[in-house]
Amino acid sequence: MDSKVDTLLKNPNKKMNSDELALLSAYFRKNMWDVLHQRGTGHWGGAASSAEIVTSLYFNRLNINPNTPKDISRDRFILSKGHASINLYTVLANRGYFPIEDIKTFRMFGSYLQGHPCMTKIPGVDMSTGALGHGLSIGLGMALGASLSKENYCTYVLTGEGCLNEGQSWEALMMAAKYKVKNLVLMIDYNKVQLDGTMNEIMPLDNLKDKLKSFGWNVNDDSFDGNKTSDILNSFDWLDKDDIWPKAVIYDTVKGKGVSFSENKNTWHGKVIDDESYENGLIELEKDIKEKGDKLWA
Ligand SMILES: Cc1ncc(C[n+]2csc(CCOP(=O)(O)OP(=O)(O)O)c2C)c(N)n1
Repeated sequence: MDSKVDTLLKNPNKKMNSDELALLSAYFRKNMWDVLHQRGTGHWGGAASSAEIVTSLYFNRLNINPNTPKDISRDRFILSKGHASINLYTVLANRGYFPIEDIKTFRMFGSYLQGHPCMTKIPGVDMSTGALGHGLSIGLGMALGASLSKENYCTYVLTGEGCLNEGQSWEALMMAAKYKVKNLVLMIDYNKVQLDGTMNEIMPLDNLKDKLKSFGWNVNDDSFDGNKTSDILNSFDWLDKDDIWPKAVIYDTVKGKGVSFSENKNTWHGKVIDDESYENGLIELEKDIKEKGDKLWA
């Protein structure tokens, strides 16, 4: 392991700053690339686009303790775009929920780390996902449960555009607004590329911010780059600014971020990483880790 990353991960409970989160995200992204190549399966594009968001949640924001993953008062996180499981597994393992070596078994027959996250088998996974569009409804239920049981935990739901193509998401959006549900945050990994084509080819979500606002949600007016940890921390400050609920954050991201030839390409949504692509991508990912490390320890 890179010694700088090693130093950071010796104290995973520390609330990491922007440069530390940037280095960790770069390191995790490279680990995802390694595993998906070794296993010859998995979803690179959407995992790479959300690397900074998930890392920043687990290493800066969520009120969680990997030693007590079922604690009733913990914050909840739902990866509604469950196909990006390798991102969640990499972050959870490095946060201390389960052994890092287990990630090598990703999608092997019998492994608990299957292609889509399973809440009954994986410590730290709050909800099983994979069928697009369920996450927000479930998060809404969790958030309502918090107020009924007088708990203060916050529920975060991460979707892509695919989840928002499902009618169920819009039912949950209506209901959450109707009851002004507190402590419910919808985070949108808005990379505008899907599986078979671009978002505009599959199902345009034009004026997404206005759509969400018209449904009664408190939505960020400033734009946030979801691949920039300083912007993600700014978005967390925005979440803390007022008490108007429910809240949605739209993050502009790049599908396949970090490997230039995979960026913004739907063909890299779930493509097997061949050996030549792997070697070429590795050069870029390792360069990024070095640059982020140098910046942190400059
Ligand atoms: C209900 C349902 N329909 C179809 C799929 C197959 N599927 C998996 S990912 C995906 C595209 C998702 O696009 P997006 O949300 O933009 O993914 P991201 O770029 O964030 O990874 C599709 C159609 C599914 N998992 N669930």
